[in-house]
Amino acid sequence: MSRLIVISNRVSAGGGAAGGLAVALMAALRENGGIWFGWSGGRTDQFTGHINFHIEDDVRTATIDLEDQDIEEYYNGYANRTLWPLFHYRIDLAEYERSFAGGYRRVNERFAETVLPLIEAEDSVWVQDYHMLPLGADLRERGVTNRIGFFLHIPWPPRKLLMTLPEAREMVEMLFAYDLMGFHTQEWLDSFCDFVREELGGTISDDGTTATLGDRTLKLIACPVGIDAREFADLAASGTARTTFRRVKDSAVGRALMVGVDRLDYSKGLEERFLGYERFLTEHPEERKEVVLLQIAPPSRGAVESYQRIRTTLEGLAGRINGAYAGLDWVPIRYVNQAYARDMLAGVYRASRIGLVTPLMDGMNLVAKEYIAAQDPADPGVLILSRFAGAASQMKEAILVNPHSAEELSDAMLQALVMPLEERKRRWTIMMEDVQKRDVMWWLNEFTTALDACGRDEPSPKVVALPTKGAVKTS
Ligand code: GDG
Repeated sequence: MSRLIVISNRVSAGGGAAGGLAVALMAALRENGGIWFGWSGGRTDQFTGHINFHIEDDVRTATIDLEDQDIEEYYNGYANRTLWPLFHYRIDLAEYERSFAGGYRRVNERFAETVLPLIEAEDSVWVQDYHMLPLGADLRERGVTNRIGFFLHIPWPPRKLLMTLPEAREMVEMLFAYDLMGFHTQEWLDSFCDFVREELGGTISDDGTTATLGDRTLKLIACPVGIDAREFADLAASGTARTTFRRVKDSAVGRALMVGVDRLDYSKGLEERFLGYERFLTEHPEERKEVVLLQIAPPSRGAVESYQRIRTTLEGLAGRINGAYAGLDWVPIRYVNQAYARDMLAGVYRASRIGLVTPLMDGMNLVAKEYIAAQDPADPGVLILSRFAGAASQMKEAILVNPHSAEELSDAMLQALVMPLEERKRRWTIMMEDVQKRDVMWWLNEFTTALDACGRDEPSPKVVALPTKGAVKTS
C-alpha cells in the first residue's frame, strides 16, 4: 500500500486513551508511513496555517489551531448543529444558518490549503467523516490528483431529509471529487445512491458499486467498522478489568446488572432507554430489586444547547425513577456522567448481564461490539440492540428492539434476564465470531485495498502556488 495521509477533524492521541479506531489508523500509518492531519482542538487569534508536527507511537501527526469564529461556525455550528442532527434524522434539531455553512466551507479550504504541501506524488489520501465532506473537492481544486477516499462514520440520511439542507445538491456533487466513498452499511450506501439518482440525475451501476455524475465516477463500498477484538478481550482479562469487575459485581449484591455506555448524545436514545426501564419496573414488580441499570454517559459537545438540554432531561428522569422506586438498600439507576479508562469499561461490560445499546440512529456503534468482545465465554451476557444502529445489520443474534417503544424495551429486558445459559452462549458465539472476523484491521484492509485499486488517470497536477500563509514549522 502507498503512504497514507489521514485527514480528520481531530487527530486522536495514541496511547492508553485511544479507541480501537484510532489504534487501527495509527497501525496503518506506522506500517505504510504517512501523516495524520487534523485540528489540534486548540485556538489561535488568527489562522496562519502553522502546522505542529509530533511523533506519537512512531506515527507522524500534524495539527493546526483554528480561530474562535471557525470553531463556532464550523465545529459547534455546521458539524454539530447542522450535519450531525440532520444525518441522524433529527431535522427538528438541525439548524440551517448561512454563517455555519460559510464557516464550514472556509475551514475545509483551510484544511486543504494547509495539508497540500504534505501530500507527495504517490500518497493515498483518506478523509474521515462528516466534518470534511467537501475536502476532496477542495484538494482537487488545488491540483491534487492522488487517490482520495472518504469514509462516513455516521448514517447517510434519506433523500427527502437531506433535501432540507439548503446546499445539499452542491455538497453531494462535491463528493464526486473522491475516488472511493465508504459507508458502514448497505442501507446508508443505498440512501446515498437514491439521492444521486433522484436529485442529481446521476447513474448507479447495476451492481451498485459505482455512481456516475457527468464525467466523474465514484466507487462505493459498504464496510462496517469493527473493533480490535483481541485487544478488547485482553483488556477484559487485565488486572484493572478484573478489579473493576469485582467492584461492580459486589456493588450489585447479586442483582443482574444492565449497562449502557454512550457519549451523552440525543442520538443514543438515553431518554427512551430510561423510559423503557421505567416501564419494565412498573410492569414487572417482581423483578424490582433484582436488577440495576448502570448508565455511563460522559458529556460531549457541551457548547451546543441541545446537548445541555439532554443532560438536564436525563438528570430529571433518573431522579424521577430513583425517587419512585429506590429503597433503603437499592437504587434502580446509577447514572454516571464521567468517562472511564478502557480497561475499566471492559470489566464493567463483563460484569453486566445485559448490554443496552439502544440508539435512535447510529452509523455503526462500537459499544455493541465491545460488549460482546468482553464477555466471559462460559457465562456471556445478552446484548439488547436497536434496529436503527448500523451494528444491527451484523449482530442479528442480539435481541433487536425498536428503541422508541418503551414496551418493546421492557419486553426485551425481561427476555434477556430469563434467557437460559445455552441460548446466551449460542447467540454470543455467533456474534463473537463476526466481531473477531470483521475487526478493525479487516475494515482498514477492505477500505485501503479498494482505494488502492482505484485507477487515477487524471492529467498531472496543476502547478499550484504554495500557500503564502502556510508557513510550515515543526514543533
Ligand atoms: C461514531 C459514530 C460509529 C464511551 N464512553 C467511554 C468510552 N467510550 C467509547 C466507547 C466506544 C466509543 O467511545 C463510542 O463509539 P460509538 O461507535 O458507540 O459512537 P460515536 O462516538 O458516536 O462514534 C458511530 C463510530 O463513529 C465509528 O465509526 O460506530 O456510529 O456515531 O469505543 O467505548 N471510552 C472510554 N471511557 C468512557 O467512559 N475510555
